[in-house]
Amino acid sequence: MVELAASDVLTKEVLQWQGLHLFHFIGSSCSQKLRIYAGLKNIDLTLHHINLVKRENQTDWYMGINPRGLVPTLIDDGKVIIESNDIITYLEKKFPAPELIPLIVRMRWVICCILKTSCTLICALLPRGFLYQLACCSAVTNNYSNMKMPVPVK
Ligand SMILES: N[C@@H](CCC(=O)N[C@@H](CS)C(=O)NCC(=O)O)C(=O)O
Repeated sequence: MVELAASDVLTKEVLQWQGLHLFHFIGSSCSQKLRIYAGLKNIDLTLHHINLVKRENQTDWYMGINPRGLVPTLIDDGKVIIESNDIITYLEKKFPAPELIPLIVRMRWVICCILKTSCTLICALLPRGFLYQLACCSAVTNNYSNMKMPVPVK
């Protein structure tokens, strides 16, 4: 869940906002997904249009809310949540009925996030030579005698 720490929100006024606010762009598919979801759930959102064509997402004011400069962004009583799937997961927890995202799917998203993070970490931390050795070792221990060794990437 990408929820910004209050100290990372540089546009401080939004920390005082009450209720649910959605920054969106009319032609953005991630925003459309959220507007459809909120409509189906009957969730009352105050919409704030950020015109991507006019680069309103690149202003200091908006970057102070979403440092990635992307829409959508949700504000819930001063909490800032970015990433459309995280916003949906957050809203599904807050408004469980009618259930639109079954628990099993939400769990799958969480697992995907963990895997994505750990994969990025593994790629960043392990030198490629080590990965090559790992591949060789597993070939030996598994006795894949005719397995072709991968060529190490320099
Ligand atoms: N992973 C993000 C993607 C958000 C995203 O890429 N939003 C696009 C609109 S669909 C955007 O804000 N683009 C502005 C830009 O790239 O300058 C999410 O799901 O919220």
